[in-house]
Amino acid sequence: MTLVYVALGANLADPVQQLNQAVVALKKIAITGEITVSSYYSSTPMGDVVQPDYVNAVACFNTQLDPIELLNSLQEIEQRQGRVRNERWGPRTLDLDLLLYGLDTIDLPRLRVPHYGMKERSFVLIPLAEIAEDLILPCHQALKSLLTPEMRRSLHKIPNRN
Ligand code: ROI
Repeated sequence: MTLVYVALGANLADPVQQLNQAVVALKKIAITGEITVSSYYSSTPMGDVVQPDYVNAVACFNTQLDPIELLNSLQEIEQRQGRVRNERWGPRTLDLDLLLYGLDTIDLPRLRVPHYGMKERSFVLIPLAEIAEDLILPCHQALKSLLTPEMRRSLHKIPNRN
């Protein structure tokens, strides 16, 4: 059994509803259906593509799936919710990124864990810190040491039900 952290992001087709639906799906792959989910945050898009604001969150749960099985399950959920893999850094109905798989470091063609961009992304770090304040990353860095005041200012919490 491994404790994993997954980032959720959406900016199309009722993003709050996309995240609500993804949380229901994640519960089905979590041991005993228990999962911890951060608040939902509105965040401006990172990257040069002009697109709607994102809704972001982070979920944490224990799983018996190995990393590739988990990746397959996450991609299946994305596809069920209408994700089309087209424009790089373009808008999406649902993005589920495996951030952390216990303390493992994974470097496979399909999967890099910890997630390559997580240390710079406020929309990952702020919700992650909300549910795992004292987290130490596999590289031994404290999550808290990565958070800056600008990051905190760049996101705001939104209601998670509509
Ligand atoms: N920007 C924000 N704010 N949130 C995301 O989830 C997100 N996801 C992406 C890119 C396009 C990089 N930008 C994002 O994939």
